[in-house]
Amino acid sequence: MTDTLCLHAREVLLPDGWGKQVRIVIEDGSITSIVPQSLPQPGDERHAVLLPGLPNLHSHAFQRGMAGFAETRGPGADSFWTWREAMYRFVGRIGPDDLTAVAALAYVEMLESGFTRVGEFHYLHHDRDGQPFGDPAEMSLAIMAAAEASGIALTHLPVFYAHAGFGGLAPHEGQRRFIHGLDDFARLLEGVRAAAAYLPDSIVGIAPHSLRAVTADELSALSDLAGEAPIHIHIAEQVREVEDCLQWSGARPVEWLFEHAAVDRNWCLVHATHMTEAETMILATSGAVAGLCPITEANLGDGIFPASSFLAAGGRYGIGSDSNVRIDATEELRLLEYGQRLSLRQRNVLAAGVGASTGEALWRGALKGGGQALGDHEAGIAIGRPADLVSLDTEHPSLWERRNAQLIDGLIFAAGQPAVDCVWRRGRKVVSGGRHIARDRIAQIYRTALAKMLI
Ligand code: NGQ
Ligand code: ZN
Repeated sequence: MTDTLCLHAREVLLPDGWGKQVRIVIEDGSITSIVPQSLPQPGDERHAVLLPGLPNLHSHAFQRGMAGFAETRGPGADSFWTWREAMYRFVGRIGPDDLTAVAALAYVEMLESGFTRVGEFHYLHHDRDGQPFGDPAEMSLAIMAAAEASGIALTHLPVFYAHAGFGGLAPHEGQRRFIHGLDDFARLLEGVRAAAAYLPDSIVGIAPHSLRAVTADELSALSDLAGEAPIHIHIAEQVREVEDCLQWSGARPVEWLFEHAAVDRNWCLVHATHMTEAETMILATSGAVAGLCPITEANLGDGIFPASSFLAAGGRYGIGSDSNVRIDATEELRLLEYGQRLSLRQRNVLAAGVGASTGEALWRGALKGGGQALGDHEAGIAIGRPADLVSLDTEHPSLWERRNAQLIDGLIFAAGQPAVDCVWRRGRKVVSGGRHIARDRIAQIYRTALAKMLI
């Protein structure tokens, strides 16, 4: 028997514009009909505004468990690198069930903020002592269990990590849970691909961790393994990383990558913060996506992405919650724009042109680029697509008297997450009145796991 749901909304953000008085039919989780200018029919569930759910293209879910624990000043100048030491200490505490507990809460919060798919850049593979689990995919299965419990769509990105620095340096102790050779990585990937077949709408990609963690030969073997699947890499996030790369190779990270890999639309370059004008142009014209994580980049003191020239050259971007120190889609988008405003001393930098709304450009940009990066190329409200939807609470004062794009501007720049009302994933309403339906249970499990991990 077909499971049918009919929604009716006053305004809907469709791929080619704003639909008015739209009736959407959803059968077994997929959209089968979209008819604008329709009257609601008896039994339709009525909403004021519907937006497509956003992709969150970069997450390390486990880091949600240490949110706020690395904000105390240390003896020297604190930096990305001192934060990383704190993060490595936390890594030592996490077992498979803990990972499911932490990731499930993170995914619940993502859904509550309007993210309906997550790209999990997953490198916590082995047991605490660095030995592989009996099933090498154990920790990936823990992530899949969290995706299933929350309902979020998963693009799983198993990470290849082999070295501690440029030039194939041996990994250090703190990295022992991450490490693979190419053969055991291929086995992991096989296990992950087999398991993902049982998780609806899941996609499996590959992630060479960074140019610090892979050699040129490994990188080319990994591109072969990826085939047409998404391939993600951290790059040029910190100035020191750029300096080390220059010293090692004579080239900057993005420059080096383009010389050594066929970077195309299957690629996502995460951060890409520190680029010259020439690197910005080559990335923008490659068709690859820049994976921007504004909250984490601010938290870690990374720098500001050159968005203005990147967009002018036709570059594609998406957003990611990365360290999950805060999980809030509207805040990521707001901070993306505000970083540009602060550095350029201008306004409406990311808007698509004269008379165009910044908020709508941000939502559409993150939808298109994030979908592409996560291997979900047609993300949006369209026939044949899973019904991954967000409704807004137009009773929120920041949305009163707003129409069309003004609603998204009101959401991103004024109301923020409190104006997110319901979220559907594959036609199932997983968030209602701003709360995930399993929040209490998942939060309780998280609380117990966290207390145990911190002992
Ligand atoms: C990560 N996070 O893999 O979690 C990294 C830190 C590294 C960010 N880059 C570790 N934000 O890059 O070595
Ligand atoms: Zn990352």
